[in-house]
Formats: sequence, structure tokens, C-alpha cells
Amino acid sequence: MKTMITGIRPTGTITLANYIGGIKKFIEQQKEYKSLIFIADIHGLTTYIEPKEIRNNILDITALYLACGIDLEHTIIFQQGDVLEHCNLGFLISFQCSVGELSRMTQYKSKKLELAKTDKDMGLFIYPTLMAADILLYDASIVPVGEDQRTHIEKTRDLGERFNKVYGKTFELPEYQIPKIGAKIMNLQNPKVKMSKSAPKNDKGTIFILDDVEITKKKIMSAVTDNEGKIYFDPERKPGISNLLSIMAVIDNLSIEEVSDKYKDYTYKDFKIEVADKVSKFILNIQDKFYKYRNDEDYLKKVLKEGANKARKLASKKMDEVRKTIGLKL
Ligand code: AQP
Repeated sequence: MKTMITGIRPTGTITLANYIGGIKKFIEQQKEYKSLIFIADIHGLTTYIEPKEIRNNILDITALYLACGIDLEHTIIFQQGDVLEHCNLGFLISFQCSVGELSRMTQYKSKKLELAKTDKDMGLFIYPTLMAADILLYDASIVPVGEDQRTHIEKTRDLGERFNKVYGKTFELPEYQIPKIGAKIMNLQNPKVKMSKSAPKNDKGTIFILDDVEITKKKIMSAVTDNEGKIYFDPERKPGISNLLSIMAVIDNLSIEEVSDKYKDYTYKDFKIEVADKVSKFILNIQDKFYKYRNDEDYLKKVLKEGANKARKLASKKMDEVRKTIGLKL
């Protein structure tokens, strides 16, 4: 059976974009693969967050994974930092890399100016090698992610391939699985930038799954659109409306053509009312389940502990194999 893996950084609470980009497809397919989903807590440290808040985010994300439909019969949930082999392999993978190529990674280039202010950009710089380790460690074939992670998965493949060339076939090379609809959900107030969970809690353009539904409705009703007054899909010319059409298509399980056709004669206001209604119902359903899980921290900790034990077993076996391959294991 092939392996599927994905993860989320505990840099905030999950947005609708995270669900659409990374979690939805994973859940739909979890029975078809050996499935692992993790909380990328070490990656999360590239952004400074109060330790108390990280702990809270880790528990929130675990509860949200379960509320969204992660099935523990089929999927291992764990914290990246609980399985030390991730860092161990990440370090070894970095030997296959050049400083130049890591400094050309999109994420590093886009965030380094911000981080340069603090003079601490090393975590971001080596992010791709740790991410490669997260995936190669389990010989994962499929990685469901949003569009923003495409280059990181390509880099993972590259690094795995390089390692295989030097030492002989050691790692399975992964494929990304980017959703056809909603690969990059945009901020409702600025549909030129992606919706991101590290946005401030009161950001009107970000739909957090745990937002109060009345606030969610307001955010959708105030989404930026255009002056044309016609509903059709064209992300270049109509980024706001196209973003809402993508969200609606995913929530309603329709194609972009179907959803565009369904709402083509609506006014923007009436269309937004429909989106707000559908999204609120969707979110409420997840929230109901979320609070049941979230109120039982002992259970969540137990889930993470058991998940880490299972992941560690797989990871330590692979690390042994890697160490043997490169001549470190006597
Ligand atoms: N806007 C998005 N549309 C679709 N998918 C998205 N993902 C992230 N943003 C979008 C996917 O969600 C998964 C988790 O990624 P992440 O933890 O990096 O999430 P984030 O929202 O980008 O979080 P941050 O920490 O707030 O990041 P930045 O630094 O970008 O502000 C991944 O599968 C991702 O593709």
C-alpha cells in the first residue's frame, strides 16, 4: 500500500483555505493509503509565537483534524517534533543541497526581508530540507497540499533523487496532489494575496474555521469584488468573484462550470448571501465536533502520543536503513 502524508504548521488556527488546500483531499483518500498527518511544529518555529500559544494551537489543530474527519483507524496523527528522526534526516538531506538553491526558494525570498530585521532567517532557509525529510522519511508517494507548497514538493523530489543517485535507491519520490479547485484560496479583502492562518485574528479577509458564524457571514458579505456586476470565473480579471466561486464549488461539491452557471444571474449581494449561508453551515458542523474533542485535552494528548509512537517506529526503521546506506551504521 502506498503512503500519503501532509501537515500544517501550528502558526494559528486553521483557515478554510487550509481545509480546502491540504485537508479535504487527504480525508477523502485516507482509506486508500497508509496515511499520516502531522502538526509541523518545528516548521512553525520559523515564525515566533508565544510557547503558550503554540501549545494551544497544537491541541486546536489536533481537535480540528478529528472534527474534519480524520479517522484514527486509518490515519496516524502526530507532532513532527515528537519524532526526532525528522530533524536527523533533514540534517543529512541538507548535504545534498547548495546554499544558492535554498536561497532561491520562493518562500525564503518572499519572507527573508521580514526576517532579516531580526537577523534570524536560518530556520526559513533550511525549511525545504526539513520538509523533504518529513516526506522522504516515510517513503510517501502522495502529498496533498495547496499551490503554495508546489515548489517545496518539487524540491523534495529533487533532493530524494539526488540522494538516490549518490547512494542507490533509498527513497520513494513523492508526487504533489494539488486540488483542481481552490488550490490557492485568496484573502477576501485582498484577493491578490493568499488567505493565510498567520493573519491577525480580526482580519476581515481570512475565514478561520473557528470564527463565530456571524463574523464569518460579515466577512463574506464584505468581500472585495469588482464593478462589472456579472458572475463568471476569471481569476485574472475578477479575482474576488472567482475566489468566492471556488469556495462555493468546493463546499457544494460542484465544478467551476456548474457553480458559475448556477449563479450567473445573481446579483453580487445575493450570491454573497448564498456563499455566506453555505460556508456558515459547513463551519458550524465542524465546530460542533471540534468542541467535543477540544474539551478533552487528555484524549487529544493520548492521540498525539500514540500517533508519535507509531510514526517513530516507521521513521526509526527508515533512519536505520539510511544510516546503513551511507555507511554510518556499523
Ligand atoms: N490560501 C491557500 N489556499 C489553499 N491551500 C492553502 N494552504 C495554505 N494556504 C492556502 C495549504 O494549507 C496547508 C497548511 O499550510 P501552512 O501550515 O503553511 O498554512 P498557511 O495558511 O500558509 O499558514 P501560515 O503559517 O500562516 O503561513 P504563511 O507563512 O504563508 O502565512 C498546506 O497544504 C498549504 O498548501
